[in-house]
Amino acid sequence: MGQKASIQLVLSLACLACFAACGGGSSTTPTPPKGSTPAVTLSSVATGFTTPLDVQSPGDGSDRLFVVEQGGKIRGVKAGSLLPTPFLDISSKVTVNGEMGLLGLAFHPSYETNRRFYVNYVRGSTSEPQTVIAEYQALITNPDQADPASERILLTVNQPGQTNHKGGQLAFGPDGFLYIGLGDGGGTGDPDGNGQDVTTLLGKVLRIDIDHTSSGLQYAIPADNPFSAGGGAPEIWAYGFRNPWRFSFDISSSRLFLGDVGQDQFEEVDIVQGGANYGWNTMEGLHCFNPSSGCNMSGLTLPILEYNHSEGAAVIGGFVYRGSTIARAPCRAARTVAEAGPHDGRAVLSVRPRLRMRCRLRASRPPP
Ligand SMILES: [Ca+2]
Repeated sequence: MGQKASIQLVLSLACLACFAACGGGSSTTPTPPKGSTPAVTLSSVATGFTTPLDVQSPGDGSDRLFVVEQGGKIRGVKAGSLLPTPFLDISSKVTVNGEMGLLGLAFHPSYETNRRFYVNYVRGSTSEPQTVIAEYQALITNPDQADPASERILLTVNQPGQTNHKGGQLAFGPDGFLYIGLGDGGGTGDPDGNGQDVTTLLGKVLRIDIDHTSSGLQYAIPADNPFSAGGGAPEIWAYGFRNPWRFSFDISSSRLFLGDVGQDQFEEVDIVQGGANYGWNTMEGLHCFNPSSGCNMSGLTLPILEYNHSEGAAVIGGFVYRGSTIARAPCRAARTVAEAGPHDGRAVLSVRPRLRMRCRLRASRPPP
């Protein structure tokens, strides 16, 4: 990121690294060859963006999409056209450098009635950056325009003086709480050990209640957060992440699927559960990282999927897909493989760069 370029937003932008849990059942049609390219096509929705990195729907029936630009603007798309005036422009507040900038957007589950939405951005100097989680509100007189003066800063997190691993995702869970992904702060190998340090918010997925407040806070701590009663920072939901850049909730199962970007070798997908430790920087994917062999894996939750850099670059998130249009053929292939050897009956579909589809079996671990 960082280069200014006008690029096309495509319908399947968010599916570039999508994945799905696939069920069982028997196949009645021929199995496609392993690694074959399925019939996935891309359709242009709108053009004219500068470094777009997130797209969200307000869920208010308005048939609008909102695209986040790293430089600090949120752009509205209505009926296939980019609206001329940004929905929100906080460019003057945002520090853009490397992986820093305006990074995430989430609309309140009751956005249609309360017009509130939430952003994740980085501000401050490059040597002393700070993550900001803030609430804004759209104008009641113009739904295509947010009120820049409505900012309510919920949470700030001081960051190390590196330009990478700032996380960025915001998403509301089915429980109505706001989930926030924060990276380890940057550098190589998590030099400050933030992933395993439960006293810092870096290298974590956080979970806060933005509809209520606890004493001294602009939000409340959900009572069932793992450290709500002590032992760690109460905002933490899960820990041991390197850079949880994007995640999403499976609507059907309510499970949180997360892509954690790897160091130099292995990318991973996790199903995130409260209080669990996802391993960084003790492990990278399914492999010891520090130390490089013989690491202590006790108490760590391993990914449901990993791939190495000979197969693809950074994992950039995705969504669980339960339809049949693109999943059927690859999952049939997976079932065919499953029938050939020991397995737990589950498969994960991933769409990699260049849209190569492959199914992998979770052969060694029981379903969560
Ligand atoms: Ca991990």
